Amino acid sequence: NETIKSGIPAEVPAVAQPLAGEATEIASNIIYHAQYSPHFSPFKFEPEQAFYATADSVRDRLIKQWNDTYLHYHKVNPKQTYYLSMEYLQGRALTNAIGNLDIQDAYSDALKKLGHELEEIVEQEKDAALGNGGLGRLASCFLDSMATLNLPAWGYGLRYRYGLFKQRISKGGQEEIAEDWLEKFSPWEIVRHDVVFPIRFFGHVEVLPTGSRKWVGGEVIQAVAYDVPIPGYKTKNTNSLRLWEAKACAEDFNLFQFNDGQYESAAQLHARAQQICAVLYPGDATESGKLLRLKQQFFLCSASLQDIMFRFRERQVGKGVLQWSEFPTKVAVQLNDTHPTLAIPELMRLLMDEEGLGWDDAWDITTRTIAYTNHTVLPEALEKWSQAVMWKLLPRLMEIIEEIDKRFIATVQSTRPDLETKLSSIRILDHNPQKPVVRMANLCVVSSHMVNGVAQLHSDILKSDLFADYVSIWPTKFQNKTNGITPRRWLRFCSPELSQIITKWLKTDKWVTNLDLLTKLRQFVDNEELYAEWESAKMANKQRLAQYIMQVTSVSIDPNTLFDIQVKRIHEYKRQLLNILGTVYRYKKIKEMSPEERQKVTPRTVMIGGKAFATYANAKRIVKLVNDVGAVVNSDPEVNSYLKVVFVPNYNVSVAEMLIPGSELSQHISTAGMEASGTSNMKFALNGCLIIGTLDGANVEIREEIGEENFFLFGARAEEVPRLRKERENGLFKPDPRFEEAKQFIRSGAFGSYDYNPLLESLEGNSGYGRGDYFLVGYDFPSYIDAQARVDEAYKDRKRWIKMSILSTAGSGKFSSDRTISQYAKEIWNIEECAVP
Ligand code: B1N
Repeated sequence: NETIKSGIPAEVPAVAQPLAGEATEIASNIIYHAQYSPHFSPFKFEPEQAFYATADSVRDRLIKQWNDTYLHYHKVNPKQTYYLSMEYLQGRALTNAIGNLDIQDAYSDALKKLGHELEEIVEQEKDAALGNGGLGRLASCFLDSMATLNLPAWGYGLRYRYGLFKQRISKGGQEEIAEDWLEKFSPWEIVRHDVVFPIRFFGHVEVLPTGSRKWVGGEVIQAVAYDVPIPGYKTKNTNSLRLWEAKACAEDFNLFQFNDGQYESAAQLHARAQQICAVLYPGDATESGKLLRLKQQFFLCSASLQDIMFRFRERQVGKGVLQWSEFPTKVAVQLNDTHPTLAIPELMRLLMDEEGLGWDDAWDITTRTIAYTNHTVLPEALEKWSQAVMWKLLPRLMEIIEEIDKRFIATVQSTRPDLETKLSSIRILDHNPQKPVVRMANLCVVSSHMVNGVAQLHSDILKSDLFADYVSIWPTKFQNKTNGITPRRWLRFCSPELSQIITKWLKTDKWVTNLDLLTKLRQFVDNEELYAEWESAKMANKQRLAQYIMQVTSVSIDPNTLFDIQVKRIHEYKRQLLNILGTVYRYKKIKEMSPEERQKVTPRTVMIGGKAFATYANAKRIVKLVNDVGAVVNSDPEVNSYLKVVFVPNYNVSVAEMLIPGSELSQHISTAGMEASGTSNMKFALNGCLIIGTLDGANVEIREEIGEENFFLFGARAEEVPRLRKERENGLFKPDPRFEEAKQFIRSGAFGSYDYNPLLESLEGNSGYGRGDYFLVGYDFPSYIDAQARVDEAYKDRKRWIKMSILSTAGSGKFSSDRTISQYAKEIWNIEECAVP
């Protein structure tokens, strides 16, 4: 084994012969891949090579199941769901794959035989970070549940070369670094040279002699499929995440120009093709950035629909019954927010211009096929595309959108004269002369058979506010589907210690696929033995987390302190500022205490992590402030045994898998009504972490499930927010002196000379852009401080805290994405399980 790891063996490393047992067989297979997969020198078997060889060996199994699954679906021909999303935050795949395939022990033993530890090998993998945050991670949890539930359901997305940037913290705050997750290669994708579709951009519309219309000219780029197998947990079903990559044709390479020395222009279309999938979310501050994002969206929609229609045709023709009217009985398309809205006019175009259907038939098929999920009510996140840009890039789609708008208006006018005054706001096209735009959410609502929000409160707000007028037209179109998370990645695999205890006490591991079974933990809630085991599992996870924090920040944190965590994208509405202002206040109070008084303080470690969008100035200032507060607090010998403040750099899926199991308190403190759902709140609760939070998003339902006595609630309610903002505008708001004190302390220079004024000023004044405390940090501050004091008290009573922790886990069953996906399957998609025998 030593020779494999470090030496240069001339022959296949020795694995005990003859083959005995699964682990030995796996070890040989890994060695086979190390020697015959042409990515590295066959003479090296360090952790990196061992990772790729292990992944290749797991992939062999996945491919087998994935082929069997495709053939089975093809034979049965059930109705199938296609989830269209511009984002997937898959994270690492190795632990998940061997866990779902239920071969963890065998792989662990096999690697031991080869001189490696599985835990070390899985750390070699780069995260697949093809998403920004909750919306992308939700899509990935959904894929896991669809496969686990044996549902014929696929994901479609884009194969970005540079996913989410890597965050580095320097003197100036956050720096963004491009991260090439495909630098070496991804062992999890299968390129499909046989699955290629043409995608057109620009050009114009021609009227054929038959009167039908056709989009011609412009540039045509090829979409090539890369399939990522998605295994279900302990099931044969292995679905696909199909990611499209853009490529130009060989003929588009201009040999004449190249031989003439014009190298760049010879390869112009190749370069343009490469741009399409180069980066996740190209900055949209410039016109070219906006155009590129629109190209990406259309690229995803057109490629996916051509593929879906190809498969439908193939399966129907096989049965000798090609009837496009049957399409909605075989296909459900779910739009993950408005980003893939162009699937609507593209499906209309393909049905009419390519398949020869008339408008009414095409419209009927389209609306019965498409459903739309809304993920936000923030006005700045509601997509609006310039009509001029759309006419230029997608002329035929724009004709179709115009026609949808025209027909919608006509219907409303003839059936609902009472909505005449609302027409300009509910129609799809906004002809405002400053900048005519297409409102994508309106197009989605008008063209989908179902529209859903992602938590009860959010869905209620959609109905009463954003989409209220549509509800009066289509009262049954609007639904709620409260988000969920996969219990495999977010408990079973990320906290084996806690999982083992749960399995022991429930006397079954069935909770992994039936998370409601966790309620049975409630019967042991006063059992001292369970307490002790629970506490020691949490402690082991805290120690692992402390080591990690030391490794990435060089800050030493004490696992005996309360681990208080807020990790999510940095955004003013999520109110990391409230957290850090509260922490600054805590620091100042401890500093003012006598040594005797300090003895009574509950020692805490506050960890904050998250990425700020590269051009979001205030979000970046928040990152800087947290880092600066940490530097001062952690080096203050009077305080640092009672309080530490850590900014956790480069928050991503695999960092979350480390943080969440080690957390005891987590903060979900957005202004009520602003966070559509949140999903990390569910992950923390599932891991026995208590929540301090507002009545926002899914917090409301989590609190209902785990019991109000186990949730640290504070802050204004959603329905109060508009009135509180009004009052503030009218100068009626009196800030709490503690809030003023915290801000003043920062202004005094206690945390350095960086100019925090723009940040602090956003919390002041009564109104105005970037002022007036739109997110009500000042209003909620006193009740937040009070809630934190209740946390400190509760933590002093260890038994009470552990009991609350167990009850958090016990009440988290509802938040399995298996429940969410079953509801989508029944109530929106009308699909059924199709288990591979
Ligand atoms: O979607 C998550 C929710 O849990 C979160 O509350 C919600 O904020 C998040 C534009 C978005 N909403 N909107 C986005 C993402 C990318 C983009 O370019 C908007 N993300 C959410 C899952 O439902």
